[in-house]
Amino acid sequence: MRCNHRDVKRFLFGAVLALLSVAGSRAGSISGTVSAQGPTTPAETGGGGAYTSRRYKFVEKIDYEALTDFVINVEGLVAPPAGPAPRIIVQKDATFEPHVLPIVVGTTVRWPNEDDIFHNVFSMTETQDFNLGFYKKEKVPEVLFDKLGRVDVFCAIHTNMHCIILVLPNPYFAVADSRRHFVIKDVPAGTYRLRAWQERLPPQVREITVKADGDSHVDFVLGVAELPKL
Ligand SMILES: [Cu+2]
Repeated sequence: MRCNHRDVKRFLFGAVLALLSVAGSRAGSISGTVSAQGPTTPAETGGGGAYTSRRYKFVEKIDYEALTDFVINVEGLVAPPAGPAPRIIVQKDATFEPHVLPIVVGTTVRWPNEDDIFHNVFSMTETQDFNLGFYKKEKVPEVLFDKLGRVDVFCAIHTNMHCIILVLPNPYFAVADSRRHFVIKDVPAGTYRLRAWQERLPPQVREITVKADGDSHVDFVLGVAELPKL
């Protein structure tokens, strides 16, 4: 096959593009685990037998083993994608699902009601207050989250309906799975602050270096050790 001058130019142009895309893919992954450690000493947990008394026997303790919705995210590194895909929080059986939703700033969240009863979704969080009114299935309201931070959302009718949206500066985040394992893929190589969060525990931040085309491993233990000392 004969190649003319234009074919050669086209080939070279393609080769340069391929090289550039390889150079641009210098990204690695971050993986690891999160666990939760509650009070362990008798002084912290025992209460001197008071838990058997009538006054305190109904007090429920946090089951640290059962905590869920751990979110791990890379702080800073502002690279929000243009037009991120919309996300959904469903109202079903008078519960918001999921309970915790991390999103990149600029994401729209849809709020379908799959119940046969009314809900009234609202938030009084300062950065993002809204009230979607009473509705069932006749509409699916949307809310654009364009400011960073945590947004607490409630239902004006049902006591236990609460969910949390974490509006994050970049798409490099993950929710730990049921084994409390997480993976954040395609993070540009560099050194970052990595944050682990759970709504009942103090967050923890670690510095981490992401290697190009490699995996960096981090294990977090969240718990009362991180609480301010008296
Ligand atoms: Cu409700």
